[in-house]
Amino acid sequence: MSRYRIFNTQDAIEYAREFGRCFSSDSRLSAEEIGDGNLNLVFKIHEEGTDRRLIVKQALPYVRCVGESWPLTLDRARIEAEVLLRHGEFCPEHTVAVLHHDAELAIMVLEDLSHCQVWRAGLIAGKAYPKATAQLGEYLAQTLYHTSDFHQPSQDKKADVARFINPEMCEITEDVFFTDPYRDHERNNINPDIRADAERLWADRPLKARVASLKHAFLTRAEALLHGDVHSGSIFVDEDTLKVFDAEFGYYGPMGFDVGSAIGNLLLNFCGQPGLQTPEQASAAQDARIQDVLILWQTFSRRFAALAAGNRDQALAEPGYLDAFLGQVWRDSLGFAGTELVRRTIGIAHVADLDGIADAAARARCQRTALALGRDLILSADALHDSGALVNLLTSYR
Ligand code: SR1
Ligand code: MG
Ligand code: MG
Ligand code: MG
Repeated sequence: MSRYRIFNTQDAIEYAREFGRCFSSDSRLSAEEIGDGNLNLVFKIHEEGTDRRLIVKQALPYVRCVGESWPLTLDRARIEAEVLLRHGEFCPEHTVAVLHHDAELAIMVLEDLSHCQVWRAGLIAGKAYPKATAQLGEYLAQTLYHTSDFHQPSQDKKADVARFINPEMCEITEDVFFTDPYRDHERNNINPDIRADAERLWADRPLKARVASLKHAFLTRAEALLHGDVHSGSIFVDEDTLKVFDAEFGYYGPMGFDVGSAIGNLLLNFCGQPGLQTPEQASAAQDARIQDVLILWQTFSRRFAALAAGNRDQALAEPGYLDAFLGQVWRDSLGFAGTELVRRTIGIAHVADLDGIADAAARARCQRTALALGRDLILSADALHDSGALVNLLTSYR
């Protein structure tokens, strides 16, 4: 019989005391459930009178934001812990530390990062984190390179693909990213003010054919061990720190999915700016987001290329191939970024960069921008040959 049971705050305290190994035996611990995501329970455990804190995260057997009518595998907790541990081998400075995990209880003990802020909240509040996008580019280069065929021996890589197969979580992405937003589906969440815009997307055959090809890449291209959900709500930052967490959607997929999800979330913030801040502040923030996207891509691509060039034994060391491959990742990333914009605007899982806009007319305008930019990125990804072409496109949406 499984030991799985849903934890309450007292269970989380006892678990953290046993497995966190940082609290003294006679300490007074308090716990607060702080999970605000779509899927899990998250407890913050604090030793009173000290700054010692830990996180206890437990997967629920259903989608939290929907309820028990949408059951969900608990194996995602094992996969999440193993992805974070693997990414932590290659990029410990930008991956949250897993201190303990238990697959049967679907639980993890994680380092606490409450001295940091969730990046999305910071971006919405107009805060600047000058190092963050280069740090995220470094995380993506290290994790994607080291788990790819540019680095791993072919048999090891294949064993890893099998170990990280994550069919139920991938199916959620297949549905909520690539399918539901392009048809009238009950899971969608559509602001009635932009329903006509959504209906135009549902009738847009060239767009839907491009989205099918991105979905096909997501279904079939096992290029590297992805995080699988790199959005600004899955990242903690402060002036010097960037740490990625929440990797339960991890699997071997196309690298552009992770890079594009990150770009897409920077662009969701770009689209929301006119509704979030004064015109002057919004204009400066939109410039900053364009620069963020460029720095993210430059750091990722240069670091990835340097890592691959430094490995003479790799199986793909044919002159010219690395550049061709990175060109493919660029095009994929722009397409996936476009799908992230669309699904976060009319699909099931929205973002505060748009939905947090208080004024209804401004919110609808910003949502329309996100849909139009998303569509443009999906359709023109192959024609945007370099970052200059992307800047021109983004500037036309300011
Ligand atoms: C059912 S909710 C789906 C979304 O929530 C997660 O945060 C992921 O982004 C996923 O796509
Ligand atoms: Mg399905
Ligand atoms: Mg998440
Ligand atoms: Mg999550």
